[in-house]
Amino acid sequence: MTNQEEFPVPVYDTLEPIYGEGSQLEEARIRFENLKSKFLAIFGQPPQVFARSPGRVNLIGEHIDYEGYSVLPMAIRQDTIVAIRKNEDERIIRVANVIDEKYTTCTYPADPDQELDLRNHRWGHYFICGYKGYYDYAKLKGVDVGQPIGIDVLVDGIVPTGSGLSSSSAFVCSSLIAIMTAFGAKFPKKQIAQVSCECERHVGTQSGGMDQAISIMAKNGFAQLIDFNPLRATDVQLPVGGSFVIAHSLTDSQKAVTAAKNYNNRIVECRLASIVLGIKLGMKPEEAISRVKTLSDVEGLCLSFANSHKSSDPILAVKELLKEEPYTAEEIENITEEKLTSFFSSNPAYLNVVEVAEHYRLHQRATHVYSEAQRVHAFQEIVSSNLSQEKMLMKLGDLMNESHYSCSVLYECSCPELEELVNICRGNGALGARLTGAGWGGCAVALVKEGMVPEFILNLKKKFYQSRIERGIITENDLDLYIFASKPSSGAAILKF
Ligand code: NG1
Repeated sequence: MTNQEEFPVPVYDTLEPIYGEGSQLEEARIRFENLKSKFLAIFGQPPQVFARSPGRVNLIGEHIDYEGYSVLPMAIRQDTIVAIRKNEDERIIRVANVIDEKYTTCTYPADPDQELDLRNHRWGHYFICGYKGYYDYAKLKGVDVGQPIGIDVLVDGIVPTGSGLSSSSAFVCSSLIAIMTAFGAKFPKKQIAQVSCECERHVGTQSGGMDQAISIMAKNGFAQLIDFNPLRATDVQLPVGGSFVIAHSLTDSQKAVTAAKNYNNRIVECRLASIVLGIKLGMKPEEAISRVKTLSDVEGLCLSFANSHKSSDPILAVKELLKEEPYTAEEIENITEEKLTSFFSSNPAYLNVVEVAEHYRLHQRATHVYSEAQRVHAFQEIVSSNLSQEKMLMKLGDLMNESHYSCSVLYECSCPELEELVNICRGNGALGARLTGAGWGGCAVALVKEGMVPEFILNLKKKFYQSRIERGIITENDLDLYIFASKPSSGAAILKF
């Protein structure tokens, strides 16, 4: 048990504590040197400070963080580094990128109350999320931060984008930490994780909190069990004989762009499922609408129902009380006695969902959430048990397979390319394989016996990637960006040289 969430983000003056030794350290040295010289060339001054935050792979616990349930991710070595300095001469925020042909410089006014133009999604928006987050938090705490001033920023991110590895949160977290450090503010990790989760919502997705929490609280060598309400991270030692291989489906997961039909739609479906369950289990409609926010809020009622039927599984209530066929808006409104547009009226993102949704699959979404929450705890119990390595790895693999089935069939957040990839992984010796992150594209994660990793990767290259190389979707040289084994890496850090 640790209480690392109460500590501040660590400050280093060397790279070794973050990047270790060898090729990773070498690569980091080059990136920091490049950032320093480019910053000077673009802005005419050196950066004041650097902040870095990693991407993550979620091992188990998909689409349940926003329902209040624990998840089990680990940080990957790929990260985003933000170099920053205050610019008191101009009230402008300039966000430049080391890959300037692809990510052209974005300019914003130094105004923390600005609304982001979501119809014109720009990569720099993620920095402004962090900027707004800093001011929102200062306001909440009653800290006088004076008049907003200009900021110069240079970004170097190597977390693959649209891949379910949380490049967006790595960027938002490193931005927020860089801004806080440049302005002399120091908050515990727990608060930074909470603020970065809330402020990433300015970009339009309702964000659950897992990505920011692991990016900030990760520890080298450990996965983390992340609990919410209150936020807490507990070290999870993974079995030594296994390795997690991450493989990209080569289909982008465009979460922000497809939010109304996919990510935010599922959040709305879960909310509706929990309200309907609450009402069916005895709450008054207006009480359920005002008090029930997530499926975890009605788990107690579902458990009492299950107990009265000699069961201890909340899913029994879902089976008995929510129909399997999809609900229309009218059917739900008959139960809630209020229009969906009325009880979601204060949340434009939810209204967008209601506008385009044809129906709502409450039974399937609730079954996924409750069963996935159980699988997270089963995973943690297995890794801390005294089972043999062999048995432990097999059981973890089974849980990963079950999780994928649930994501794919009940939550419908997979896609044909991910299905193909997961099947190829399983057919080539993976003990388990599943989509990771939001889904609808992005990466799969496979559990493979340590000694088999090179052969496994080679087979995947032949069976999944070769035909895509021939079709020109990727080049052979880029393959290492799309398939790699990963060990649990370290969390966010501030660098002052
Ligand atoms: P990614 O994979 O980064 O799109 C998203 C959410 C998580 C979580 C997962 C699904 C954000 C920033 N991240 O992750 O909170 O809900 O989907 O488990 O919205």
